[in-house]
Amino acid sequence: MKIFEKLQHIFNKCAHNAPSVTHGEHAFRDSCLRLPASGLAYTLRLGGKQGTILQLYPWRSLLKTNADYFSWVLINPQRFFFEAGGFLRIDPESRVVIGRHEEDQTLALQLSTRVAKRHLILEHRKDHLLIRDLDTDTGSLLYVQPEPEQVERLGVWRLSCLQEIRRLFGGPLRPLDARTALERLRHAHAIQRAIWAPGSPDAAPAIIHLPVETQPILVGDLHEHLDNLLTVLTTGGGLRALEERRAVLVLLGDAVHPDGGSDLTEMSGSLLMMDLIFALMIRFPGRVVYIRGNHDGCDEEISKRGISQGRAWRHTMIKTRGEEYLQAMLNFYQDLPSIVVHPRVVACHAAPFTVPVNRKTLGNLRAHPELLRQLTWNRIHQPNRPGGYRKADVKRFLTALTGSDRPALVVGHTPLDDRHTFWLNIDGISNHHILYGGHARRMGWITLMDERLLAQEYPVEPLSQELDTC
Ligand SMILES: [Mn+2]
Repeated sequence: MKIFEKLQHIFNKCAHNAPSVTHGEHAFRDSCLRLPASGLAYTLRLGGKQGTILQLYPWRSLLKTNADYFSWVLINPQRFFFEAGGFLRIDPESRVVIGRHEEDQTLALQLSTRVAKRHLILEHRKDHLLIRDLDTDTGSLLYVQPEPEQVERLGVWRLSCLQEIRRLFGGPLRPLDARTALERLRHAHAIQRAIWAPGSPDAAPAIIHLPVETQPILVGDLHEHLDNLLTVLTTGGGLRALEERRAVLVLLGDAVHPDGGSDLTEMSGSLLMMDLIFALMIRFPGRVVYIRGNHDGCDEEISKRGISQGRAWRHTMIKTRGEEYLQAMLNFYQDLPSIVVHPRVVACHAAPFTVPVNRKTLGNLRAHPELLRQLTWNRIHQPNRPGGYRKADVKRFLTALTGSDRPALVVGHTPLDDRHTFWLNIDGISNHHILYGGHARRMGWITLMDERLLAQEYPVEPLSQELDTC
C-alpha cells in the first residue's frame, strides 16, 4: 500500500505538465509523457541498449458497429505474433506498473534483467495515456511510430487471423448443410483416429501425451460461445503457432450446450461450434485435441437447471442433420480422450481421481467407466460435496501421470464465480487451476511460455459477425 501511495503521489505531480508526444524520439527518466489517443503507435526501450523492446499499440474494435471500444496494448513483438498471447492490456481508467515485480508480466512481455522491478507506470486516461519512468538507472526511451502500417499493425493482424478462420471454415460462420456437416465430422474423426489410434480397430487412447516442445493452448468450457474461441485464435500468434506445428489447441470439453439464456434446449449454436471445431481439426491435424466433458453426449441425465440438454442435443442433431449425423457424433465422442498430459501441465475436464490408480489401469482407462466418470463429472471438495477431490488427489493424480507432482493441473467444469475466467492456485494447491471459456464478455486461456504457465484474458468482441464481411 505504501509503495502504491508513493507512486500515486509522484504520478499526480507530473501528470499536469507532461509534454504531449506526437513525433520523434524521447529519452525520459523520472518524468512523464502524455500520449494522445490519436492513433499513433509507439516503441519503448526499457533498460538501455541491452534491454527490452516493447510496442505500444492502440487497440480498437474490429467491428464497425463498436467504434467506441478502445484500449492500449503493450506487446513484445518478438513473441506476440508467434504465440497465443504475450501481451498486457491497459484498459480504460486503469493503471499498470510495468517491470519485473510481477512474474507473469515478466514472462508475458519477456522483460530482461535490465528492466527495473518497477520501471514505468502507464495510466489510461480518457483521451490519452500517461507514461512515467520511475527514476530507473537506465531511464526509458520512447519512439513515435506514425507510419500507417505500424499504427494499423494489430488491427491488420487480427483481421488476417479472422480471414484465415473464414478460409478454413469455407465461408461465413453459419451452420453447414446436413451433408457437408456429416462429411466434415467423419473427416475430422478419421484424422483423429489416424493420429491417435493408427491402424487399430479399438477405441482411441483415453490419455494423450504431448511432447515438451509443444505449446498447449488450453481453453475451458465454451458452451456455444463461438466469439470466445475466435478471441483466443485472433489475439496473438495462436493460429500461426498451430500452423507451424509449435502449438496444440486443447479444448477442455463442454464446447456445446448453452449455459444461459432463455432457452437451454436451443442447440443451433452447438451445431455451429462443432462445425468450426471439426474444420480446425481438419486444417490442423493432430494440433486440436478435444477432451470429453460431461456435456459431450446425448444422455438424458445431461441437464442444466432440471432441463435435459442431452435429449435436446439428440433431437436437434436428428432434426437438422439426420440419424446418421447423430450416430457419427456418438462415434466421435466414443474416441475422445479424457486426459491430456504435457510434461508441464496435465488437463482433464472436471477432476482428478479420488482413488489411487495404477499404471495398468491408466493404460486401460476405457475399461473403467467409473473412473472416466470422475474425470468428467466430479468437482473440488466442499463441505456440501464430501465426495469432491482434495489436494492429496491432485498430487497423486499428477504423480501417476507424469512421475512428479510438480506439473500444473488445469480443469474446467466448475467456474467459481461469474466475474472471472480463470482461478489460479485453488484451495491452497499451488499448481491447481480452473479455467472457464463461457464468460459472456471476457475470454481467458492458459498457455505455456518458455515452459512456464501463463493465464491471460481478453475482452470478447462479436467477431463471428465480422466474419460475414472480412
Ligand atoms: Mn462440465
